[in-house]
Amino acid sequence: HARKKPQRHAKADDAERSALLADALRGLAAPQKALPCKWLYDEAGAALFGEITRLPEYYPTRTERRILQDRAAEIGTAAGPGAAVVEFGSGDGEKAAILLGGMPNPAAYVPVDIAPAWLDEASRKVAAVHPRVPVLPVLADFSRPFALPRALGAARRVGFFPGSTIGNFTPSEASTFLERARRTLGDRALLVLGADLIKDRDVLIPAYDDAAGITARFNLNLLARLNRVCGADFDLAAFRHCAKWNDAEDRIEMHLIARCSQTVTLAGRRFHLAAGESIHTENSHKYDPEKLGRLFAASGWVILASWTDPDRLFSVGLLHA
Ligand code: AVI
Repeated sequence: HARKKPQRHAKADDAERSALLADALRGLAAPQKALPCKWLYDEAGAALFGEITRLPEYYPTRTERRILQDRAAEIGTAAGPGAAVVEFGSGDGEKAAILLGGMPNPAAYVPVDIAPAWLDEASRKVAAVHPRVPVLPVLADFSRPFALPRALGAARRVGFFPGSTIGNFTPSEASTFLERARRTLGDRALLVLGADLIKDRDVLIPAYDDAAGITARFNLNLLARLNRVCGADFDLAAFRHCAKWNDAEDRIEMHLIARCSQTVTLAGRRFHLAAGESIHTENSHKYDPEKLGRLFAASGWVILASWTDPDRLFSVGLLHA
């Protein structure tokens, strides 16, 4: 037994290394260099993201939390007794605990996440607040097809997709995800979804380029991960963090900009960056209610209710299949 564990970790590490390497080799060879944003979340990245959610400039987390606190009872009434909450990307379990607090006698909490550490944290947090709710974690990439635990039986499923994580998908990926989520959750399903709204750049930009420099560290950590996991030789000091608003696509983009002309080596391949050239590391799409409505309709969801905060920063939708 004691021997098997390190081996399992070694396998997971190998799988992580080869997937990251393949994405990086492809992304760095593209005319606009890019790295998929899912790689931002190793242990250090997840901890930095946790810090981001507590920054004064980063309004989404606290705004959504407040909306959920205000609406949890309404959502619980719509769900009825004995429903199961399925969270896509478990986060730290805090928002799920709020949602479950409004639900009459929930059947289960099912966090779905690719990272075992996050599943554990969400499970522990929810179990501490709601000790009578069974927790049935699913280790899976929620952006791909996965099966729900059979133990859920015929319980009504309430999908939960908070944080505006939907915004990190392109609109077409978002639509594919929502359609698949509808099939996974099944008949009578509900979906509680948080989406960040289009707003003034003076609010948006600082949320992704904070004064304390935490988002910059979060972004640069992606290069540190490539160095650590894939043996790349990125000089972190030779890059700077940049957050910019793309008006045509309604999104914040994060980039890492080369401070000087340089060559980076990864798995024996050399990649040249001109001074000022960027590596695109994340999209965070912002929505307006009309665009959200079209996205939901295209993926087969019907809006039961949608709520926002007094400053119209963030929106939480309650949808049914
Ligand atoms: C996880 N996701 C919804 C965050 C966002 O706002 O797009 C990730 C993030 N990137 C920079 N700051 C936060």
